[in-house]
Amino acid sequence: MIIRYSDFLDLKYKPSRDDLVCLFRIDPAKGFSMKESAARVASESSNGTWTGLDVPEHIRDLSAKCYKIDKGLAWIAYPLELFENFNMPQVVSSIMGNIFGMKAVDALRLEDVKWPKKLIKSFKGPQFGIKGIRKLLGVKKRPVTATVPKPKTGYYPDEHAKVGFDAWTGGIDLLKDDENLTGQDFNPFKKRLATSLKSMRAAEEETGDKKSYLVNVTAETNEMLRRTRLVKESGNDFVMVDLLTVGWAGLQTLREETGKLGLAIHAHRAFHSTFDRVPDHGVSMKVIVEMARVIGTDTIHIGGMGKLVGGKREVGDNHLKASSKSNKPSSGVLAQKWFGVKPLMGCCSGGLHPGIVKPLIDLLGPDIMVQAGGGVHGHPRGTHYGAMALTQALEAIVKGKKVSEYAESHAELRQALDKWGSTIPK
Ligand code: CAP
Ligand code: MG
Repeated sequence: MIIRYSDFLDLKYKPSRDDLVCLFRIDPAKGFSMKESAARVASESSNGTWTGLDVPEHIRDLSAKCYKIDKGLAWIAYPLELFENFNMPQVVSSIMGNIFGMKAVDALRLEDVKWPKKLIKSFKGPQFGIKGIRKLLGVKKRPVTATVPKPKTGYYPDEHAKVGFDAWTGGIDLLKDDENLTGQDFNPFKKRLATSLKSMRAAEEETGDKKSYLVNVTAETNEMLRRTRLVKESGNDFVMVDLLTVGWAGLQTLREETGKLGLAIHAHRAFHSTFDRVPDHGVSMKVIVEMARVIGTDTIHIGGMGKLVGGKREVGDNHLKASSKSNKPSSGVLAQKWFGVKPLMGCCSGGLHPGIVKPLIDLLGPDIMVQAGGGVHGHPRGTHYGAMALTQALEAIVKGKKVSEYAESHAELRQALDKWGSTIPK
């Protein structure tokens, strides 16, 4: 039986519960109809090729089907058997593989994925999730807070640890490494971990509060695991990883290790804009959020409506995919059930300061992490007071008070607002 591109289009097909469904935005190339381009995308991402082939029936049964087209969008269903359990790189090679380079499309965007239960359940999912992180830190209702020393790189370990001490004692819960700080000579991993944790314990002693350190273990896989074990031996409860630069296999391996060690994972998304920034091509961030949830990080950066691109709609969709038990379909969003997989805590970050955090809590609620680097350390009186100012702004918001009014009785917040107002940095 000959299989051709046109066999990958079946507008009468009804996806089964076990199918993985992709929602693609397609801009067909000149000379191609939407149907022709969509059929080619379904073919190339499942089991077709450019020419007709005589194939046995059982191979045909594995073909993806484009079953719906509406304006520029195409819904494509993939039989579950196409995917190997517990192998995210294989999923990526299929639904995010060759298709983005096909000449039959001028642009192609993977907007969303509906993940079937059996595939989801073959992965671990988050170990802690929102509730677990709140419990670990003893933070009940307000957003969790984090800060990243700025400048990004250059501090020696003792300087880094001092910034941490000042931030922790100013009220911040989490010290976070920057995405490009790993184990450079000026700030080696082992030394930074030891000095920062010493500071952390001193800060815990001084404040009586639980603190933690999102220490960046991003490295070659074996080295990443060595560093992760060192984090555990040193008594910390979190690691941070740049999930996209270590890759999906690296992330899965890390999740296995943190599962054994009982460590939480903070996922930084450095690299995402290379493929999600251009609206009509690439892969949307909400798909990455879902993949992180399936594999099992505990937090993930979802955008902060600050210095980096990504408005209300995008941040809201990312948060939905990170944290909801299930979601209904909406424009550009497929329905998803999570079958008990724990929700991820979205981390809002990028140019944040006390004057601009309110819209985030209005949009997403308090179950988020608010992370500010420059917006803490750039305070007129430095890190410690900057940490107090951010803590005060969030206190005001959670209490339902106006940040500017709260500032009348909170000098540190007043000083931050005097410096930055409600300017969104660029
Ligand atoms: C923020 C940050 C974060 C970005 C990541 C930075 O610092 O440390 O890495 O927020 O972006 O390097 O820019 P500032 P996103 O608070 O000083 O801006 O959260 O969008 O993934
Ligand atoms: Mg950073």
